[in-house]
Amino acid sequence: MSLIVSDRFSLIIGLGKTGFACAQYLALQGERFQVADSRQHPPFFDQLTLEQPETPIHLGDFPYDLCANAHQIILSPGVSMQEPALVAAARAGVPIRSDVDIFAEAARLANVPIVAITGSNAKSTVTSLVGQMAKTAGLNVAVGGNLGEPSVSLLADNVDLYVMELSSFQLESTSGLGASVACVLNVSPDHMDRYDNLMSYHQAKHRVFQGCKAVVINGDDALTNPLVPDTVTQTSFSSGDPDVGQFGLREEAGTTWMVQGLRPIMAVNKLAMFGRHNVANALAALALGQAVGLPMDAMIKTLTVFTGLSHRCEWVADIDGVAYINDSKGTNIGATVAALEGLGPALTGKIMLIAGGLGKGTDFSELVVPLSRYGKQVVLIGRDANDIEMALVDKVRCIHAKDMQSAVSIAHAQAVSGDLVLLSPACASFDAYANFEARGDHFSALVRALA
Ligand code: UMA
Ligand code: ADP
Repeated sequence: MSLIVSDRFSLIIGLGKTGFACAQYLALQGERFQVADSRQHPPFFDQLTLEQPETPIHLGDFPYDLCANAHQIILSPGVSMQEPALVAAARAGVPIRSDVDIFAEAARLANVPIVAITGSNAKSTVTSLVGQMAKTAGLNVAVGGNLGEPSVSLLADNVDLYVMELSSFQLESTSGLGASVACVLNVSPDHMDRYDNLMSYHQAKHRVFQGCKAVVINGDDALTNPLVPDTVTQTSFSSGDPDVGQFGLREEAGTTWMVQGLRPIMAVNKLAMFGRHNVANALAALALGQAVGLPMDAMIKTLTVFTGLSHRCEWVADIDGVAYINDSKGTNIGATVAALEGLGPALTGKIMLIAGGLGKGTDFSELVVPLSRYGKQVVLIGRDANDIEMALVDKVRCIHAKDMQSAVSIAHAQAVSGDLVLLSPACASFDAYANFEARGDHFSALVRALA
């Protein structure tokens, strides 16, 4: 009897949450693999060496030979496929896959449907909402992806439905998703430090549609329209009066209703979330839920209680008639525009916007129109404050603050009853905080201290 020993191994690139989850998953499958991370101290180094002392881990520059000799590379989202060693490996014919690809293959084998959600903004909100709707409907639903729990960690027996938030980074190296329903919620510039232009970011997002059975389209954003065959069911959501079978809004006797075609679903004022952008999110969730057969009554019930996620247009306090809202997750221009346009129309006063941080190469001039309409002043913080000021100069009043504490003091001193102080930075937080949550918590604590 001869024993065939294979030297085939998978190479996991990155030892963050994703890489560690993949190492656990491959170990369970009994597969051979190695791990590489360009950092000297990757976050899960200690856990992996403790759990799997035999797994080879390579730190520092990705070795060309190792990449080229792997039978497949499983790439963490934080690493670009343009890394030279990966480009060389791809040229040599090594498949580069994501954790999402591996997850989707397993979900397909188990015959469990996937709801796949991407977009520049609102992914976490809509993913959580659809997950909650499925739970209310009594399904055993697993929710994750970019939202926090890596997709391979969600794989389990007895799951009825996967609801996945997917980032452009994860989708870049995902080829066989095959979702039951897929959606790009909206497209606006983000991560322009990783992509050459909006087109390549857009192309990465649209990989979510590969092999899908149904799509949900944002009728107000042409960039969300996929190129899919006619056999794929298409449903749209929009802020207008919709066609038959599509989701939209209709005015009736002074009340705005969410409707599907002619059928009223619920009055917008019954939604537990606030802001016009969240009405779009509710419609998107209804369309996605319907595509995988969730009952309408469970979806409506969820919409009346789901108040949204922390740090996304989250109410903090009312002080002397001034509302304070934490939208620290507004880390790109589309989110901040949505917050201004979503909250502005209902105000008797104006918005004092606190913005700034790491700009990720964004052109901030899109802020001019909503700020001219709803803004009073912009209080600028963070490393790329000057880039924002340059885009707004002569059009919107700006003032620089040395940090969040002074930004909150300035906003507090200048806001009058009816105004809104909004932290929606249009920037990432990493210049001054560990993450957007820490930035939002700091803002909220400073505001509460004023009360
Ligand atoms: N890194 C290196 N060298 C490496 C590997 C990573 O320098 O060899 C750096 C990356 O450039 C990045 C950081 O390490 O700055 C983390 O990268 P990672 O791929 O190890 O990240 P994970 O810990 O696996 O977390 C990832 C997602 N992170 C990113 O896409 C950067 C998490 O999304 C996601 O929740 C997690 O997988 C589980 O799916 C975070 C995120 O910021 C929240 N996402 C971006 C966004 O929402 O805008 C896309
Ligand atoms: P993501 O996971 O895509 O970052 P989140 O639900 O965490 O999405 O929200 C991110 C930001 O986008 C928040 O600032 C939120 O207020 C804003 N936002 C929410 N809904 C929308 C929408 N429909 N269009 C644009 N921005 C939105």
